[in-house]
Amino acid sequence: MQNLQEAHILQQPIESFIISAEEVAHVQPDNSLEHALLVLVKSGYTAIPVLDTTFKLRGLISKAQILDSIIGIEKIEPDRLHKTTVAEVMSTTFACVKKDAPFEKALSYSINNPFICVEDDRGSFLGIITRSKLLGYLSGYLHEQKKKN
Ligand code: 4BW
Repeated sequence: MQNLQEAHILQQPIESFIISAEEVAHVQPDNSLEHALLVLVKSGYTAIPVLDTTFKLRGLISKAQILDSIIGIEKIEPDRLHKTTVAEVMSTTFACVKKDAPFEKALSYSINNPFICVEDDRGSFLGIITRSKLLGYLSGYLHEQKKKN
């Protein structure tokens, strides 16, 4: 099998793997948790990006974070869903790359992150790259290499 470094697959730009911003379910920092939970449940995703009104990435919000935030001492407190904003609960550490980052970098981030956010040089959100797209491509590539040898 050809050496992965020689084939330059690891240096390939990730641009072609981006799911564009228009197709990515997202919420805004000042949305209520109730709104975020509706978007998460209706979209079917576990976690989604939080973007401000200028399309800058501010964080990620997940179903687990929302559920955790409404659990009181001994009971679930659903009132908190409309009293709390996304900004109060979201995580502000996330994996993010520029669109010209190499495949290798995205693949390495995807070990611990189901999706990676992509920004342009001015920090505007361009979309996401999912772990499944990266692994699907890598699997296809390795299969082709195996057939050639
Ligand atoms: O609605 C779905 N449609 C499809 N085609 N597949 C789905 C859907 N929901 C889940 N899946 C599958 C995907 O294989 O389950 C995996 C885990 O989903 P997640 O994490 O836990 O919600 C999905 O794997 P993936 O495509 O590699 O996506 C990884 C993560 O990226 C998802 C979700 O957090 C995020 N994501 C993917 N597409 C998104 C998105 N977030 C917002 N908008 C999108 N369009």
